[in-house]
Amino acid sequence: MHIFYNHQHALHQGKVEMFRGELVPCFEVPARVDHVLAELQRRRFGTLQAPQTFDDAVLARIHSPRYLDFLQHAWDEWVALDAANAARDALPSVWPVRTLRSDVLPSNFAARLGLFSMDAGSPLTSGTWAAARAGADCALSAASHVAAGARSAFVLTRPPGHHAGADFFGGYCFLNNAALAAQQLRDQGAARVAVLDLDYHHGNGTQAIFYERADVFFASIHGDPHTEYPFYLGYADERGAGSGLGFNRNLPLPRGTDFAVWRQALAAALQDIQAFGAQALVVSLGLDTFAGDPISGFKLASNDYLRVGEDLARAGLPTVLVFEGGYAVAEVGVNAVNVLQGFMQTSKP
Ligand code: SP5
Ligand code: ZN
Repeated sequence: MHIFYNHQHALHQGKVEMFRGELVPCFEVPARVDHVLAELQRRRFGTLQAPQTFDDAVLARIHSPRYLDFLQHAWDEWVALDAANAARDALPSVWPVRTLRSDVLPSNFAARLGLFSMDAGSPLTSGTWAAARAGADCALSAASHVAAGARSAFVLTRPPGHHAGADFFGGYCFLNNAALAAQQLRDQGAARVAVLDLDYHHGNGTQAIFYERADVFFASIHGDPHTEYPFYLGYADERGAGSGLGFNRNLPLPRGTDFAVWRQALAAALQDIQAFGAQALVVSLGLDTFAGDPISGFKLASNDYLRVGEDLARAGLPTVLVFEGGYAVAEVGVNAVNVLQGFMQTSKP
């Protein structure tokens, strides 16, 4: 399996996120990807592949031009406010909720930071754009590789992507790598593409991006948003809208769900993807379903991830796996590579 590794991931290194009125150390840290890379090397699994570089116009297939422009220049604007800002992350503190306007683009930086975000848990840092941009190249490269006939590819990158919408960041995500991969598969000839989101948190960004489209099916298994982030999307009654009606499937599960129950939801999601007639699959591979995850509530064990990989491979589709969440740092490498190993062992003849 080709591994599209983002060599620049550590340029994004947030210091703190807002939690219960305090700034606490970030959960989404560079060591997460370092552990996956180390485990790949330890097992001699896969082949590291340098990404191609894609034009910004390819990003604009998913993200709005004004959001891309904002993200690209945000750090310089933050430091221009106050030279001392160079030593701190930018976190939003005001948002255009209901009754406030989001059509006007304020010149005030804090106002634009809020306009283009959904939470105060996703610090924007000096290297955020460079890291996210390089990650998008990895996702697009992996999709091109699979579109050209490869059975599978893995995108090893951070920051993650699935909470990022067409024009906002949040949930530690800035550019939606899975959505970019799905669109690239479409643009390179797959008529119907499915995105299967296995992260503990609902992939609100990916869902929203494809919600009114019939050519990209979105399915997600995640913690019930009544109690779990991102709270405001991911309910079972969200089935798509307009021509996308019927092409969205949410499978929320309660905190404490174990692998047996989770695996039944995986079977249901894969059945929908088969019925849809997907020609390619993008998996948002979050490993925060692990029992030891510090911010999540499912009960998967490390060995269960081998079974996850096997189940994914049995769908028989050209597959791009994209690294998303997973915050049990010491175990995330074993868990991620277990999925890949299960996938490879089952997809071989
Ligand atoms: C990609 C991804 O997995 N994003 C998750 C974003 C979750 N953000 C909210 C985190 C809330 C942290 N709660 C801390 C609990 C400490 N006991
Ligand atoms: Zn997550």
